[in-house]
Amino acid sequence: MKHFPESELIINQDGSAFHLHVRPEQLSDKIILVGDPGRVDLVASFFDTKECDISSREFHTITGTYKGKRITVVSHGIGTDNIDIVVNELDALANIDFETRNEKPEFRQLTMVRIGTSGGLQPHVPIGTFVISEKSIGFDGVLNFYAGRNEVCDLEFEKAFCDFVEWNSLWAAPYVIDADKELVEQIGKGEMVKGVTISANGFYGPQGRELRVPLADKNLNKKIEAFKYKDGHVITNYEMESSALAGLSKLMGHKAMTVCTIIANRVAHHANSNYKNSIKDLIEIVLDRI
Ligand code: R1P
Repeated sequence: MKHFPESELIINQDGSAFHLHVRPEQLSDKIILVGDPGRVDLVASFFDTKECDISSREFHTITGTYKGKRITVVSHGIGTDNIDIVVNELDALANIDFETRNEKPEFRQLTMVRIGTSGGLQPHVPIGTFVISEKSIGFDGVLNFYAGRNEVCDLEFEKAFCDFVEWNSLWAAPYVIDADKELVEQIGKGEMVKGVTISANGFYGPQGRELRVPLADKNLNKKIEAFKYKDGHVITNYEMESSALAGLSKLMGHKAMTVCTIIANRVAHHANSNYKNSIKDLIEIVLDRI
């Protein structure tokens, strides 16, 4: 049985996980993840009941019920470095006994759906489209630090992508990972597009936005938009978290996926900063289907 010393799993004095400040009994098996701590209140505004409301740094957590289903909503902030913290602490809350610091004998599976915002890269995903990240390409490198990365990633896709876009060897090796297929079927009906999402490790340069500092490769986005994998997959959108969420969840045995509303079209150079209604609609759809 695996045992975790204090330095590896830091537990606060009140028995909660180090960053999230959530205690094991406060976590539901069904989890909604959002980037913005303020969006947690928006999700919880649909709840019938609330049992806890905890804020710590960018991590805001509310557990409650929606139409009788117990759901936890957590904000993760921006970036896959935060996803590493959130997914590891959620998994620890579910699968490590915080009294004995031992792995629990019975595995408890979590279902996690990230609801986010994203920039579209193809004409068939205009502003307002809901895009599920059926596959994610991680520019962030987080998964490369975990054993088993090669067993869960699509190595052939990675090679085809790197060759096509002339990947710079100074950048972290990209990893290609699928969302949980069953969960994608459960959530992704009708109005949603299934796509390939790049999780970038930055908002500006790593997504090809050039402000005052020139980019290492000005043509990268053009190559990304033109890339077509052998089975017809094209890259649909940019965001910053889906890769590590899908990858870590797969390595741990949890079910996870990301769905985003498109708020900018990078090809047409349009953006819509007034996306509140579209994210609200998406939240209600996911709450009904999770
Ligand atoms: C960048 O502005 C942030 O917005 C997107 C990106 O993934 C990144 O987190 O998602 P969220 O709206 O969910 O935060």
